[in-house]
Amino acid sequence: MLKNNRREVLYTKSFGVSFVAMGDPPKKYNDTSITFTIPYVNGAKSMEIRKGNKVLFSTPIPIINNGGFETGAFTGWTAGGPGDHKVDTQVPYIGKYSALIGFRDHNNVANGYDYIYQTIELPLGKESELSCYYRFYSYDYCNYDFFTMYIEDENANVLATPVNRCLGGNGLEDTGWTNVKYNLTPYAGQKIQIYFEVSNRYDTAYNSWAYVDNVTITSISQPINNGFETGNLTGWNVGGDGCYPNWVTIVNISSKPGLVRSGNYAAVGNAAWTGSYSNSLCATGW
Ligand SMILES: [Ca+2]
Ligand SMILES: [Ca+2]
Repeated sequence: MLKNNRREVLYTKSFGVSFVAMGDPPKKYNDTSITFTIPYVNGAKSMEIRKGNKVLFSTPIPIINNGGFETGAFTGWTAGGPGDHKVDTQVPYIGKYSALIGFRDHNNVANGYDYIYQTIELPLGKESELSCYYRFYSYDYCNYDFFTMYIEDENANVLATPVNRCLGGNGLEDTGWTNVKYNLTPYAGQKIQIYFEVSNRYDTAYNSWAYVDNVTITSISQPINNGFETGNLTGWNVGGDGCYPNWVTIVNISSKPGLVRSGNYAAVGNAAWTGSYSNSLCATGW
């Protein structure tokens, strides 16, 4: 069964397993291999295999669907525009397939925008990072044709533009496979679109096209207040062999710039004591 993030069942498939056994008590006689093609179900977050009510196997479903295009089709993606936008085998980054967008095979269309995108939902309370690879080919000069990557909300409003690239017009130029990493944590809990586009602007001269492959999103749970940016110890337990009860303190960058590596605050052990005490093992001062 496939479940959404509220653990509600979205899809169930039941099947019987042929089982041959010998003896008493029965010993398993053969192994049974079962292959299923599971449909793409929008909103499915986890998959379980059960025998009756017992969960035999459970796995999360990746946030992005078919990010390597290895289904050989745009499963999970939406593609459009006047250009090629097809899953192609000529220049994969990994596997057999990559996505082709732009005007490699199609004739140029003036002000033609060829694209693919996928709508995803980012998990709440986790940090998420997008990684993808693109390879942009262009005969055209800069500010004519672009490879562009947008992060959009689910209504297609642009939230960010991680990539907007044009090339030099020195014949056919090729960026080579180029990795993009982008922090999606600000959009945790939201639906967004990962959008790739090749634009051929102004006229029908000089073709451009791009391949996209290996689009992945990694989500990790971080400790609450891991950078101490609340300015206090929210989320943390404090203990140990300190010399006095409040031996961990928070410093801010304006008073102690050398002790804050990023952001405005850091936690410092045994550092705020400015008085005197008799235990020589305790630190005194900075
Ligand atoms: Ca691939
Ligand atoms: Ca052009």
